[in-house]
Amino acid sequence: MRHLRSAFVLLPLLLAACGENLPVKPDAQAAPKAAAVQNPAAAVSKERYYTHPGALSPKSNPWGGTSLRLGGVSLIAAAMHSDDTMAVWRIDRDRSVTELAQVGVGYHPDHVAALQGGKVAIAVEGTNKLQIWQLDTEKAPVKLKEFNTPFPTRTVVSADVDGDGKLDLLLAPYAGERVAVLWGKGKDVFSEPLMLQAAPTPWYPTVADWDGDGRLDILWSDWDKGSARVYLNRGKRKFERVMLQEEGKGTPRQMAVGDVDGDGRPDGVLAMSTLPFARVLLNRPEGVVVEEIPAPSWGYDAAAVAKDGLVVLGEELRVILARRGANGWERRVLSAGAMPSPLMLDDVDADGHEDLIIFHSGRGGVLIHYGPLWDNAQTLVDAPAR
Ligand SMILES: [Ca+2]
Ligand SMILES: [Ca+2]
Ligand SMILES: [Ca+2]
Repeated sequence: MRHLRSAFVLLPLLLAACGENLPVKPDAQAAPKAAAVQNPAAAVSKERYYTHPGALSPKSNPWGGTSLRLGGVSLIAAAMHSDDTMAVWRIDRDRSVTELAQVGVGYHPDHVAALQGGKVAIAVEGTNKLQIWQLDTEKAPVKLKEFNTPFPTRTVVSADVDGDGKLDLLLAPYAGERVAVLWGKGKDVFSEPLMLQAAPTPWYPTVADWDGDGRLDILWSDWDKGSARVYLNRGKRKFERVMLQEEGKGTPRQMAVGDVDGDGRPDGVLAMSTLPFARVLLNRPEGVVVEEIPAPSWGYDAAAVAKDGLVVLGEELRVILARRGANGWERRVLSAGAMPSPLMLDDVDADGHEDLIIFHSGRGGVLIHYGPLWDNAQTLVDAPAR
């Protein structure tokens, strides 16, 4: 419901800025789906339902965040959507956690991306701003600057897309059908946006070298239209669009990219919210080959792919791990609490195993599952989570 309220507050701004109609969005980012109705016997208190042991700031609803290394430790910065803050924690190599700060950033921050030198960019959707902050391993972060974004921004991603050594930013709108690329000029200065055409609602752009030519390509799924696309990087900041999935193919809330079949080419994994599977787009020389990873109950709201090809999928109250083997997709489960979306993989404790950072947009805080994830997961029984 908070999500809807946010949309109404932003409506005049959106219409003025984008000339676009707000999409009707599944109620996935707001409170988790009605659990007690599905299984009254398993009804739990609201607080317990939302939280998970070990979660950081378990009553908050981080819509996104990032991790980064600074001074030999890891920092996690999260956009605490309804609190209007950015929270920062230090994770030491012994996995001890220190909350460094929760600083005010303005109305409805949505996402954070890591920049060089311990800096981060946080997208504050409700004020139409992008803010640059300098993080510190011992004390609260310091705000360096802010500037307007071309639309109220849901997601910010950092990557050196044009390969000039300077980080660029991808911005996805809260509502709309364009993705913006801001070219980095150095010193946290960015160009006017290059707009790439999308369909509603391209919430999670990502980068990978899809065609193997050495240049980073830009990919995303259009949640409300069912399509998935790649903008192939042709150099000199020119792109060629290729549809990986046409419109009308369900509700791909997020596309994660990684090499799930071990052939050296990145593949796509679509978290299909409201459909009982994730769709895998195997990137083969002859074209895309489609497979499905079944969802035990509701459908998946978030996806990530580990460096070793392990697929990580967020479902309400838990995370499903899927590994592609000779006999198809084997799955295991990790507990999560609340709504595990979005997801991030990073080796937070620097032990050589990727860890899973869960941002619980349904008021469950930030949760870390330490790797090795597959070894630590449980056997999956196909049944509703409750
Ligand atoms: Ca660049
Ligand atoms: Ca490429
Ligand atoms: Ca592959």
